[in-house]
Amino acid sequence: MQKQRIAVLISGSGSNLQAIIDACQAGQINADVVTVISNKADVYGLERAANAAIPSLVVSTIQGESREQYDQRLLAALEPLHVDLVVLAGFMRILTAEFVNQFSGRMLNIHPSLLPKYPGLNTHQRAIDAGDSVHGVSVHFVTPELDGGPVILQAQVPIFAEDDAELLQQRVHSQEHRIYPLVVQWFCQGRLTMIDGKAMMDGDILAAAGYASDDQ
Ligand code: NHR
Ligand code: GAR
Repeated sequence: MQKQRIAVLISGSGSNLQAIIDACQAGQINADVVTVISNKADVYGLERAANAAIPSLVVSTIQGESREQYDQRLLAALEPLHVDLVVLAGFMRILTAEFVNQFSGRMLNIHPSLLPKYPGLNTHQRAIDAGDSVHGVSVHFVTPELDGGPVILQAQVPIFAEDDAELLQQRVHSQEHRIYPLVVQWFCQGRLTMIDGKAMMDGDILAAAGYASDDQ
């Protein structure tokens, strides 16, 4: 398959962006990150893009504009780049259905919980507060429903009695950096598709907890 063109959307430190850039450079992902877009100026992820000589853009919010207007500007920035895949990597803005539908089956997100548990924000503290002994991370296709698209792959981590949200987040982060490049490579190899709202791998529908889960 032809080398794929990836856009990565960030809002922060970009450690998942870095993992994907590294995997592209190492030939583990058959793609180039052709643009990095941040909705926040001055975040470290933009420096990572610059260090890798990847063009980046900041699409800041304008006071008073609607979500539709923001997303139209984001779309206008992306359209001329003809990307095959949009990767949300710590992108902290909810996207409109209009935007998401432009990239249906071509947009991935990494969410720090074992979905369908804990969609939304503050997931590590919520897992601790619930007394869970297991937590983790999910990569899923993005659909209009927030954190509700079909799961592709999850990784689990233990929660220990002495954990706080920061410690737990670090444990989850190391798993994120392992599973996100893997899923991006599956997509870039043409193995991964979304059909009728379901994630498919090598032509088979994935189980609710994704690839290699014990419920399939
Ligand atoms: N958009 C759609 N339509 N569907 C999804 O599944 C999306 C999405 C946009 C972002 C990432 C998501 C996550 O992994 C994501 C998935 C932001 C918020 C949020 O509440 C929630 C979930 C996610 C990203 N954002 C606030 C907002 O009003 C702002 C919060 C802030 O700036 O700190 O946009 O968890
Ligand atoms: C990651 O832990 C990701 O799972 C989370 O933000 C972090 C970004 O880290 N995403 C969300 O919480 C989305 N709401 P990074 O910028 O170092 O990749």
